[in-house]
Amino acid sequence: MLRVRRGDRVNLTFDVPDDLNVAAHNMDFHAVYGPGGGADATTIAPGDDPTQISFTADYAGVFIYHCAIPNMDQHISSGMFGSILVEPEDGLPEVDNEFYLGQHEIYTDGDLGEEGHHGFDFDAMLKEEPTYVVFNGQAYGFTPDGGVPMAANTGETARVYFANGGPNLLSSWHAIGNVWSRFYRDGDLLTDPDRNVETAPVAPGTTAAAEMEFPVPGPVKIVDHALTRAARRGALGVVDVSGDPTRDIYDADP
Ligand SMILES: [Cu+2]
Repeated sequence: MLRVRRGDRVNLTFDVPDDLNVAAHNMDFHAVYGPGGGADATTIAPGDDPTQISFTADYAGVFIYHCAIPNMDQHISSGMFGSILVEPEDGLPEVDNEFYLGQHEIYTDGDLGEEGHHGFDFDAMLKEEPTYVVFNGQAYGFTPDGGVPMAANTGETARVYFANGGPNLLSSWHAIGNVWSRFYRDGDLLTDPDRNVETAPVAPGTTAAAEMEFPVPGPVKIVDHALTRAARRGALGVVDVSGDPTRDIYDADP
């Protein structure tokens, strides 16, 4: 996730290592006024030198960026997307922890759970039937088993930035055992946030941001509440909350 403040001048160099540069790529920043959100001027083909754009971050919010060449759906499904946060001039409310998750679908010619390399499956993508739906490129990566834990302590707060790369599926974004106490729909940071939202739609090609409190220890599971994706295809991450039991809020053994 890129992080700038409204009014910042951003000078961006876009390069692809020679050994990976086997197709054209570019970047469409939804935070940029300009042709293709910068895609036209950043397009780079195999053998090309790095491209550059310079833009002023003129409107605040949380936005997505993604590769936008003609095979953009395949490229996004290969992970070519992310988020750019344009903070308002006065910044954002202070929180103790910040996390970023980017959801997307992976369409493969292998079966769910099958070991080894899978090739890309255009037919599966055409039918919008992914093998995996993941956060930050890995099924169940942000879990105790996945090796990239998220952690917080009781009494702390967190803001989660969430981008749905898609390319095709709407996410039903939910925190199990918690609530989005302040929910910034579609990454709109200027309107007062919605309060105590349980599950919220995040369309492909947009973001959300949300704040949580952690009054109680234990895991908070962040999922796509289209639950087959969470239970079987990888769209689940865990914030492990440490601290002493706060029995006035929740008592598992009264
Ligand atoms: Cu690309």
